[in-house]
Amino acid sequence: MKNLENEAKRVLLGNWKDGFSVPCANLYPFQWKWDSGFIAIGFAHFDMDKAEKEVATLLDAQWDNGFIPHIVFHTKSDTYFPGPEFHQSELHPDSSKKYKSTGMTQPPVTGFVLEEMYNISKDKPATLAYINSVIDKVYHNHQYFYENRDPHQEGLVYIYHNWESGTDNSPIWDDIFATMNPPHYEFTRRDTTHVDASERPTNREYDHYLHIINIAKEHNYSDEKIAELSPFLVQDPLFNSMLIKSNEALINLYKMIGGNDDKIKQLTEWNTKSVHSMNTKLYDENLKVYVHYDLRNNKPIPFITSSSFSPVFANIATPEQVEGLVTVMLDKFGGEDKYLCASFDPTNERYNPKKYWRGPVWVNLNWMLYRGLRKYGYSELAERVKKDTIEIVEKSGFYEYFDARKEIHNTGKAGYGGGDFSWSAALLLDMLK
Ligand code: 9YW
Repeated sequence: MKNLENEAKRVLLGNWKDGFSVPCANLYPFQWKWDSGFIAIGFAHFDMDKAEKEVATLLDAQWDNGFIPHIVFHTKSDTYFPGPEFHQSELHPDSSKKYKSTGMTQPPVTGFVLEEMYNISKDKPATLAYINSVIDKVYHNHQYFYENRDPHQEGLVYIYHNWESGTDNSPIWDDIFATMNPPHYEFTRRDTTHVDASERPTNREYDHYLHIINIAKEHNYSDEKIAELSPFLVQDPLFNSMLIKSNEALINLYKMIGGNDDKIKQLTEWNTKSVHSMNTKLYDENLKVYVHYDLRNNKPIPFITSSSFSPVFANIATPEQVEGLVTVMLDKFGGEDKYLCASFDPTNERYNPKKYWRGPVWVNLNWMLYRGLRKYGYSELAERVKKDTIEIVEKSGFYEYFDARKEIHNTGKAGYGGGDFSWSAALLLDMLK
C-alpha cells in the first residue's frame, strides 16, 4: 500500500501548478470546480497548505452573484477546446473581472470538502481559522443556487448543461439531445489528440454541447433566460446530493465556528426541503433508485446510473430506500465478473464499458459510495467498493476511468481517458488512510 500512496502523492504533486491543480496534463490544462474539491481532500493528507490554496484559488474566481464556474482558465493553452474565447462568460455582468472562466458550474462539493479537510487536519484550530476565512463564499454559492436555479421553489436545483453534471456524456442525456437539432459546428477537437476517440464523446454530441452554450451566450448567461429557453434543464440526483451534503457540512462548520445563527437556520430550511423533494420527486418507486428529472420536458428520466446511488453519501435515503438501492446495485452492477461501480446500468443497451460516462468506473463516485455505504452499516459492500477501487488502480494505474469488466484488466488496457488523473490519486489516497 505504501507504494500506491507514494504514487498517488507523485501524481498530485505533478499536477500542482502553484496555487491550483490541473485534473491531468494536456487533456485538462485548467482548474475544474469539482476536481479541485476532491484534489484538496488528497492534499489535506500530506500538504494542508496546498489543499487550502487549491480551494481558495477556486473561490477567488467566484462571481459577484455567488456563482462558481466549472472551469477557471488560469493560463493560456491550446490543448483544450472549447476555451475562453468560445465560452465568453464575461457577457454576464457579475462575472469575475480577475479570471476568465466558463459560464456554467459543476457539482457543489466545496462545502463538504472543507469539512473533510477539518476532519483530516492535525492542527484543527488553524484549519478552522482557514475555513472561517472562506466559508461565507461557499454559503453565498448555495444561496445563488437556491435563488436562481430552483424556479418552482422545490428545493431541487437544475443544471442547464450536461457539463454541469460532471457526468458529461451519460446516456441519460440522449433523449434530451434527441429533442434538439443543433447545426453542425466547425471546430477542432483537442481531446481526441490526447485520448483515443472511442473513449470520448462523438462530434455530434459536441454539437449539442456547443449549441446549449450558444443559447446561454445569446442571453448573456442570464439565469432567468436560461430557465425559460434552454433545451437542457435537468434536476440531477448527484448534483443535488452534493448540495445537500455540503449544506450539512456548512451547518456543522458554522456551529464549530460559533455565531452565524441566521445562516444555520437558512441552511437547515434549504436542506429539509431538498431532502423531502429528493425522496419524493427524484426517487423512483418502481426502479427503487433515484433518477434524473427532465424539467424542460416535465418527465423523469428512468435510467439507473452511479448517480442514482449517490444519495447514500448525503444521508438522504431512508434505511428502507438504501436496502432497495443496494439490491439494485448488486443485481445489475455487482456481478462476480465486474468491479463496482459502473457509471451506467450494465444491463441496459445504452451501456458502453469503454466510453467515458456511458459505463466505466470512476473513482470519485466509488469514493462517495464507499463512504455512504459504510455510514449506513453496509460494511461488507463498502469494503468491496474500496477493494475494487484499489485493485483497478493497482492493475491499470491512476487513469481517469476504468473498465468494469474484470477480464479486461487481466488481458489488456482497462484504464481509459487521461493518465495520472488527479482525483483518482487524491481519493484513493483518502481511501487508503
Ligand atoms: C471535458 C476534469 C473534467 C471533470 C468532468 C469530466 C471531464 C471535461 O473532465 O470533463 O472536457 O469533457 O467528465 O467530470 O470535471 O477532470
